[in-house]
Amino acid sequence: MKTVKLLLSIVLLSLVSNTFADNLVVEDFSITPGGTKTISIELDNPDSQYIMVEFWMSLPDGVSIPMDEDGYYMAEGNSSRFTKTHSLEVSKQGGFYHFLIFSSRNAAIKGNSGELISVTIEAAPDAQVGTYTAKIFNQLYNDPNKNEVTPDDVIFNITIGSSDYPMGDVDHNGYVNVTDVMMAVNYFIGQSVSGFYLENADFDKDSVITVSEIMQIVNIALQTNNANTSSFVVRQPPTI
Ligand SMILES: [Ca+2]
Ligand SMILES: [Ca+2]
Repeated sequence: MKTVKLLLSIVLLSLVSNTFADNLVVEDFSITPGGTKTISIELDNPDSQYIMVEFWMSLPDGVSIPMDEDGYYMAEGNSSRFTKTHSLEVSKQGGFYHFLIFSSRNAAIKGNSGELISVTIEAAPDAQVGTYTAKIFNQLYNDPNKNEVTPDDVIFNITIGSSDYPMGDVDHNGYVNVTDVMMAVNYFIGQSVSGFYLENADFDKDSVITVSEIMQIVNIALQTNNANTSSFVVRQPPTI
């Protein structure tokens, strides 16, 4: 019981000492060159309700928000936060994306946490592999009394390339060896291969595996076995 009480008071204390500040939340994510990813922009607003949220976003070189066929940037409001009177406008100015969420009837965004909008992110096929920072800045929110709130900038990381598994590691066990080659060959000849990650074999991102891509995996596996010359290994296999 004593421990429970102690834990409870620690939790309560940490709640009291936390200064809540309404802001957007974006998780770090990774994206492969030539790939797309849909990300969540969450609004955590325990302090207040907002009728308007405006912000700017900067993305690293080679990363962008694609347009749909009608010429709209691919971003969507979450219906569990938006009322029918809310709309989302996304535009691009001076290399930055401008987001504006507002209500035609001054209605508040619903709820106090969770996804506000989802945004499709695209990496160019020639995007440079690495981890880069992206930023949400110049934020401005309006509460129902038209009071203005200017939350801090939000920084998040975008990793271009497969940060967890090297190219050729089609079974996602952390290294490239003959098993990966065999799996890629089996996939190539049309067998169903369980636990096969196409993206780690599909070097040119056309969703098809070719003989030349299998040869690239063979080359990586050979280099991996010669640890001194390898630059592809993330983790070495355990030596027994
Ligand atoms: Ca592997
Ligand atoms: Ca391919």
